[in-house]
Amino acid sequence: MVSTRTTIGSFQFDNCLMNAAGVYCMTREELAAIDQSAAGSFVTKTGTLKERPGNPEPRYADTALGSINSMGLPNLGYHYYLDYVMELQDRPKSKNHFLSLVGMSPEETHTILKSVEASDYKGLVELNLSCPNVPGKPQIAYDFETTDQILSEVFSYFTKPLGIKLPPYFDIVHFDQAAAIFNKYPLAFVNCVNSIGNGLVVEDETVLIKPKNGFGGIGGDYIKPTALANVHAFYKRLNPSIQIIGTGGVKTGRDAFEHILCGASMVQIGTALHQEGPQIFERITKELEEIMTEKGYESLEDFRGKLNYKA
Ligand code: HRO
Repeated sequence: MVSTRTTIGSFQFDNCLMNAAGVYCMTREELAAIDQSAAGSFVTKTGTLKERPGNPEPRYADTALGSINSMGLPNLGYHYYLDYVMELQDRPKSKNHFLSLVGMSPEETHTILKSVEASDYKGLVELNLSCPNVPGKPQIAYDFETTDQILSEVFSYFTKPLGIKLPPYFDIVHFDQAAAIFNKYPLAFVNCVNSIGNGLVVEDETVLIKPKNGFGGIGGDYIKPTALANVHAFYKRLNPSIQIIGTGGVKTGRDAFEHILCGASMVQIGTALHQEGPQIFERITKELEEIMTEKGYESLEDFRGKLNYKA
């Protein structure tokens, strides 16, 4: 019998597949649909201190090869999501969940995380250091000094399991520098990758989305090689206690298999979930199990990180 079970820190999941933050996670109804699907977990929409309407529409578009979005961090406020995951955690046989969070400034981030620290929430937190779509706010994790400073302060008071959502990096030196910073902290995981920021998709003579004159985060097929590179680069560089969540370009069991082969312990689905809906988890789980059966792998441990190089 093959199994796609996995763990992040001390948390167990019956399936390694789940949604990526931003897709199917804005409301309790959407989150409940993921919770009741074949997914092993869900992550909430990134919650900020106060509710935000986000950028003007149209702000998300599917394309032949994936998606472009400039949602602008619309969300119902972190308390909405915190209340929901706390409600679920008290139910018998509840799955484990991820609460995605970030402030609009480091001060706000600390206010939110101190509130979560003081709460009865016992699950995982994903701190989003990579939103590309808020005008005037750069992707935090491209600024190594600020990232180091935020993490240093966070871990002075935050004791619950916490990981970070990263933007894609594109240079070996950046993998080295970022990993050296992350290795200083007791992170539970890093999630590679958020959308590739500030792409531009043109149809006929016009951009596809309204905010920022059409510039937006790119997801889907375009980003799989970049996502796999980031997963593997951090798998090779980070302390073994820091696990990797792989996100980017997953729409088949083969894509999920490649993320795990590159080092992922859990695999998130964004663009393809938006296109196909929560029944995608059943399909991709089955496809992943078929690949494992064919290759004689019974568990993810049998092949995780075991990517072969050319001699
Ligand atoms: O809401 C968004 O515009 C958004 C966020 Cl927060 C993010 O982290 N990644 C993304 O592609 N869009």
